[in-house]
Amino acid sequence: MKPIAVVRRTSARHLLAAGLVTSLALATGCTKSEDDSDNKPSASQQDDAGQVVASPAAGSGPTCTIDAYGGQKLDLKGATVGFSQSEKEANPFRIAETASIKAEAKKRGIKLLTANAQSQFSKQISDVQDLIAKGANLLVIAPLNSDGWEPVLRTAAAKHIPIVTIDRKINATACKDYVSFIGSDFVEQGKRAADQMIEATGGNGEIAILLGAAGNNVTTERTKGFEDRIKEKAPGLKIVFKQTGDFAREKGQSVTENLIQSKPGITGIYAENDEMGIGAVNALKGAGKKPGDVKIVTVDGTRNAVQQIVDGWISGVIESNPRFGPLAFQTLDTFTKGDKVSQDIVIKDSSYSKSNAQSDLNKAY
Ligand code: GZL
Repeated sequence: MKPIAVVRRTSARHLLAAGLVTSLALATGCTKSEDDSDNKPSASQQDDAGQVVASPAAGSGPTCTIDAYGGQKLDLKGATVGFSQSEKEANPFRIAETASIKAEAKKRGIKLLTANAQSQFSKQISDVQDLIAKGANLLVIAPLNSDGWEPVLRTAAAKHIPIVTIDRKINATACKDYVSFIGSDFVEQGKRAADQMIEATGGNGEIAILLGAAGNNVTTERTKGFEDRIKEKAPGLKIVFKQTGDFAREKGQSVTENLIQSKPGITGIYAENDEMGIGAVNALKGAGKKPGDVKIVTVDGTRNAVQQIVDGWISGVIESNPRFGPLAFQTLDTFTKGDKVSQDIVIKDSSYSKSNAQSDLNKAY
């Protein structure tokens, strides 16, 4: 089997911060070799380097080495890395994620090929096959879905191409089908969102969930974390509505328009990403509601959403840190040198509420 590196945290408590990252607001959507010489972070984003990431070697739990996995050592410096992005870069999460990968490739002087699947899974599979055909020696993939990767895994294995997946988990076996997995702790995000919802509502009332897109672990885990926490800590809060907004602003708005028609007295809305949360705010504005009439909690940490905390429309935002560049390349570097990496390391997430939204706005992406 060939090295496929995917890294996921088992617990924030065991992670050591390593390095600082910056993100760059860029858009790309084609397969090409990147020359990032013109991609200089703006001054404010350089100042935003307060985010810290875990180090692959510092994670807890089971580890993996190239010997155990059965790949070949290679010099990352002289390699070509292919990056496959899943969703179109209208969502700031995706823009910041791609920017972080590009910035780290540039910093390490590594040639980068990129592709964007425009939120179509079949295109992502062909994108990755295309990156391999264009000569990528290693792949970084932000998977749209958790299942359906077998064709890519087979092609990469046949050519001994290590894969790192970032932000969503693929259903495969650590240190067999892949080496390590990188992502946030999405169950933890759901729990933290529930805590903010309980605080905002006083733990009583009827709440709705705008679910993320189906078919990936992010939606299932953010929902599980939230529902379990509400059940544990606030029996007075009843979840009376759940519907997917597909992680999209427009759908988040249309679903919320229907919600407030059917449940005009809704107390709070948990949106599983900022884009849907902003759509919900737009729906409430359209219905003549005032800031704070409905308590909204979202996940991602985009600048637009954190600004809505300042403006009073959103009560809290849990960050889902997209700045995977340093951790993805460090994982590949450590692994391809023959050193061990943890099978599970997760990127550190911060959060925003009324108390820090204004002061930390520049840390949002
Ligand atoms: C989380 C990522 C999610 C973001 C959404 O790691 O997969 O997908 O939270 C995005 O904004 O659509």
